[in-house]
Amino acid sequence: MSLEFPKGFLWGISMAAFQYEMGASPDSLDPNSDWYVWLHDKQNIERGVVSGDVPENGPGYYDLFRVDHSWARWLGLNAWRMNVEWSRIFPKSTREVKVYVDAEEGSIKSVEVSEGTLKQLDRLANRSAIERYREIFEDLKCRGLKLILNLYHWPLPLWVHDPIKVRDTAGKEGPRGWLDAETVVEFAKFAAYIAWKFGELVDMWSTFNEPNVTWSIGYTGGNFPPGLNDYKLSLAAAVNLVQAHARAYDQVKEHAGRDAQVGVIYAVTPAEPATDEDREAAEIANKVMTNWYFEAITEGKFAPFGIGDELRADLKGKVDWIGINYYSRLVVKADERLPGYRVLPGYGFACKPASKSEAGFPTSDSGWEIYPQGLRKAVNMIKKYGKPIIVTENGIADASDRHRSWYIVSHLYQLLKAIKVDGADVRGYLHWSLIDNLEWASGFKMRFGLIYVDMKTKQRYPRPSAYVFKDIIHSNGIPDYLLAYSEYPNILSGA
Ligand code: PGI
Repeated sequence: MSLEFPKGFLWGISMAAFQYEMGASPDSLDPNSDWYVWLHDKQNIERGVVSGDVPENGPGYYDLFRVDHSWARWLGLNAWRMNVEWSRIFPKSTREVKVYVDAEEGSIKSVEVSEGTLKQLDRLANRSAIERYREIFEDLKCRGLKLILNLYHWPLPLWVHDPIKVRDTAGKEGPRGWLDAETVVEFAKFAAYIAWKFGELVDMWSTFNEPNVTWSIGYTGGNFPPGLNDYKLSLAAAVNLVQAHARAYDQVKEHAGRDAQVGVIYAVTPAEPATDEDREAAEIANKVMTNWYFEAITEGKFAPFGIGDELRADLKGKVDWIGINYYSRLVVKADERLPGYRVLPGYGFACKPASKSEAGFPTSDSGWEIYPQGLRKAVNMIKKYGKPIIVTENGIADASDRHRSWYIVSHLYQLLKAIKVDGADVRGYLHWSLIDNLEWASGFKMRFGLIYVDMKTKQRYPRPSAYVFKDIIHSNGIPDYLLAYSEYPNILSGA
């Protein structure tokens, strides 16, 4: 197998507005999102739901974007993935701007946004945020970086979601974010507006980053807003998130042009059976976590979490490319209780930090098992939908940088196998992430950067692994001297 990637392969990084933007000026402050409030909430801090780290001490990309774009060029990247923050563009409600909606019992089947509506939205939009994003996009284009623009990377404007009220009323009082179908309509307006405003600067579009993480961690006992644990609410959020994707897809096609490439980015975590007897459980887990979503937006088969057999024409054919975020696996065992499987601790995402998994693989600072074979599996799970694939996130919390070089090479080796042996149509690899940034509820301790950031001075210093990634990009493949890193050492086997 040749260790070269296809010609024109995209090499890039992924970033998120909330994790990168604030920190270098009062100008960059955006206190108008649910995540901002969530991380500042006293009760959350006291109970250890969040770390106490806040975004205004972050790396400051909103002001320092030119510095980071030149680091991207230093690496030799040709692609950059980011998102526009909804709460920055519309800090105040857009509900007063009326649109025509075709809805039936919570199903939002179509939304019409006219030229007149866009002009009304334009009057409500935050001018200085629009100008800043334009400067950022133009700077990326000048440097020859393809812009992959994502519309949602987790924060919601406060007028859409009050996470404290929703938490304290167990989801009864709002504004309730993804629990309300109305959010689908507001998101469609936002998508239309961004497509209209920035259409000519964007190379590829994504509607959502990991809708599956939003509906799972926020509503099944995790530490993301609104911090609830309620299966029914999780399902309600999933239903709204999948229809919000379809409606945003329509809007980008309508207002950025029919040839716009509109995809969705998903956390694809392959479930593997603990033993041969658990094979069916693993299949159920993959269906509940991943496959039902893609069946909905490709075939229109609407079975949220694998339940139901409705057909929804308004969801069919709503994806042009698929982004895979891959970090680790899940190992599952059959379980009599619904949904028919349980996650085995000691593997995948459920390991001890900076230690080793039950299988003998090293784990990251966040306790995620390093499992490169899982990337090949993730790609093969998605291949059947017949769309071009981009690995839109892959990376590791590794402050000392002792694993990152191995991590990158071994994952890229598995990706090459997916392309060359399994015949997958993979168009690019975007690393998470260029620089250290705010790791959501876990704060600044989890360092995912190829480049270290001193959060006090905002200085950037490349880690050794950045040089490794740079060499890979320059040779568009794995150079000979890195071949020894293609297989990850198994600690148990003593290698
Ligand atoms: O944790 C690293 C990155 C985040 O910083 C990105 O914003 C996010 O898109 N990451 C890892 C995942 N997703 C992202 C994988 C799924 C996951 C999310 C949250 C696993 C555990 C917690």
